[in-house]
Amino acid sequence: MVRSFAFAPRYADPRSAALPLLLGTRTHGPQLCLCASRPSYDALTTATANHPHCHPRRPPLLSALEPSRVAPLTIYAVGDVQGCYDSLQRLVERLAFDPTRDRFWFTGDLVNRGGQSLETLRYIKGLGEAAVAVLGNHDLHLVAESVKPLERRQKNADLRRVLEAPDGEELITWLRHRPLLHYDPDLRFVMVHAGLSPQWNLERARGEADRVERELRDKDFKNVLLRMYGDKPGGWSRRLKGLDRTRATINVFTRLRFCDTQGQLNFDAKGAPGTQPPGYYPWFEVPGHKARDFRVVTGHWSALGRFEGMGVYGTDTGCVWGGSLTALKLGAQPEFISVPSTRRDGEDSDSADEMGDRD
Ligand SMILES: [Mn+2]
Repeated sequence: MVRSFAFAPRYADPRSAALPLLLGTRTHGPQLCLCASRPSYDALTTATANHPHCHPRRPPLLSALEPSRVAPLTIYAVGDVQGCYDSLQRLVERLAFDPTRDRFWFTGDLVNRGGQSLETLRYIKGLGEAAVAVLGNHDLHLVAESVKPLERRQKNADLRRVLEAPDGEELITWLRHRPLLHYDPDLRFVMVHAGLSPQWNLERARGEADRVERELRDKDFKNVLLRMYGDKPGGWSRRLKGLDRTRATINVFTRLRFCDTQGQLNFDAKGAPGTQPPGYYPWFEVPGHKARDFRVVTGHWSALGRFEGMGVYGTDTGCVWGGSLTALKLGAQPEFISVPSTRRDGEDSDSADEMGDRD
């Protein structure tokens, strides 16, 4: 198999002094895979692995040089923004984030309660391929609000600004098409909003995410959105079918903190590890969980805060509650970078909603 682009880790510094030299030796441009829908960097990196038929082996010297030319880029995974646009801009400045050179991953919950959900969505959508965002429970809540009849919508000022904006429908459609799970095979990093079921290996997690993402993009998506709420079934099981399985999968990806050894969620415990009732564990520490030979970056759990352990990195540092906004610089040795929130705790407290306190 031809893996010419997998030569160097993706976190290699593209701004190396050797770059001009390498560019000087290049004889032709990158061969974009005809199978790929978008000629993006991601298409390039996966194309040679997935489509050897349209990527004939090239001379060894040239193949060896190419990774340095296309290697990105610094990737920062950013915790729950929740409509804190000013804090996000503070982080952008602190990182000197440059969308031509860097990439943002967002762990979900882009919106709700921060007061600037509209600006946040416009900015992140506008980043195009420089940003990847997975769906959080608040994002799904906004999408679900958009399909309800007007009289049944909540009086949440922050979300209402999005729903009533001239580009609101476009932003919400974009949000609905975000994935539940993002996986980078070179970094071996998975990003999800909340967590993974202890019964899932990587293949299963990706399969379950894929199935629900397709349902959310299907013509019947409104039915899924209107029926996705609920704490039953309490956990994922391979025996579940239809909407029960969809609901359980969404709950794992977007609401999980603690569960038992059977993968049954505790929806009430929202504190730090150690505060949960007997028989429950932080999802990543459940005894007997499926082996994980990859790392995971998550948000959702502000009481966990900046966390590193068991190959899991927590990045929700409660920006919307007046804490901080945190980025994790991905690489062999990930590094946390935080900026203080521009908000004071308790601001916009009228925007509490059915997602529950600090959910
Ligand atoms: Mn959340």
